[in-house]
Amino acid sequence: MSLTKYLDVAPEVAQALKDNRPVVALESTIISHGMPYPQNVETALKVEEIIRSCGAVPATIAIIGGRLKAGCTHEEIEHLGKKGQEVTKVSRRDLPVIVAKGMDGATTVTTTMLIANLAGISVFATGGIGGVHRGAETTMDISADLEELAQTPVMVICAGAKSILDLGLTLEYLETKGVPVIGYGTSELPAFYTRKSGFGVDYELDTPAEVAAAFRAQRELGLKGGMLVTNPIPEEYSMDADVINKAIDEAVAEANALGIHGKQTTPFLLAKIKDLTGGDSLDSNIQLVFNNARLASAVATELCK
Ligand code: PSU
Ligand code: MN
Repeated sequence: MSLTKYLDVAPEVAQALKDNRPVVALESTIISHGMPYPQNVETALKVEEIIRSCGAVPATIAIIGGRLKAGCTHEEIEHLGKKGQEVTKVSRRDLPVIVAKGMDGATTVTTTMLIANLAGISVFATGGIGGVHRGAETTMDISADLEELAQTPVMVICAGAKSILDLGLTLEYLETKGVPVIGYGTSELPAFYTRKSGFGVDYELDTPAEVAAAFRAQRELGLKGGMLVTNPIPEEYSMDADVINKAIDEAVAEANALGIHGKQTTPFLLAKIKDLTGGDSLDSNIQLVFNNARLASAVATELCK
């Protein structure tokens, strides 16, 4: 396949990759569907700034006019943030039609990994990933993010997963698919808003160099698939477990009562939780993304050595 036919790598990103300098990919569904305007745009721009201050080059990934963008301009980020949920949330199955129609799309963890890999970017920072939803034994609602982790060689650095998901089943699924789950400085899977979930991770690694070494070994062994690095939210920004779990339970109950399903489920729950916690969850969400961007920059730097 001719990559340039569909892919635009921003000049700065292309130059950094050519020079073997660190690049960190960022997703755009977190901008359009994960946070409200204008905090979404402010966060997206700030996270790019943080990556630069750590000596790496940010590449916000999205689809603009049917083009796969590895690196968005500030105007493109503003556009995605302002349009919000009007922009199509694009998972793997949506990609062909969105590209063929020349539409805009916000990339999920799935499509951000896919495009990062096409562009030659190995490290991707975000907030949380999709996973096995509660009740998946009847709904079969399992995020395509898990399948992408199983097949695309990109490291995803996140703050664990929210308990809108069934965290135990999510870990089981990742094990089946052969995806290493790393705890950064922790032996426990972080639960996004809180540092602990009660579930153990496969391995605790404590430095960016150790994480980079594991990823390098995965490549050199010829193993397909990515790696999930879970980085706990900094203590000072973590939420009270009872408060957040109550909000999550309420949000899940409301989603069920309203019959919300399919790709609407995750955005619905995220917005509801934000409303129920009076915006506290948004502050935590923003801070954990910054924290993940810092770690991703450090790991990407190690991978360039
Ligand atoms: N979880 C979050 N914040 C997010 C998402 C998930 O805490 O913004 C977004 C990501 O883009 C993720 C997507 O890839 O939702 C998963 O959607 P679904 O569950 O429909 O696969
Ligand atoms: Mn789903």
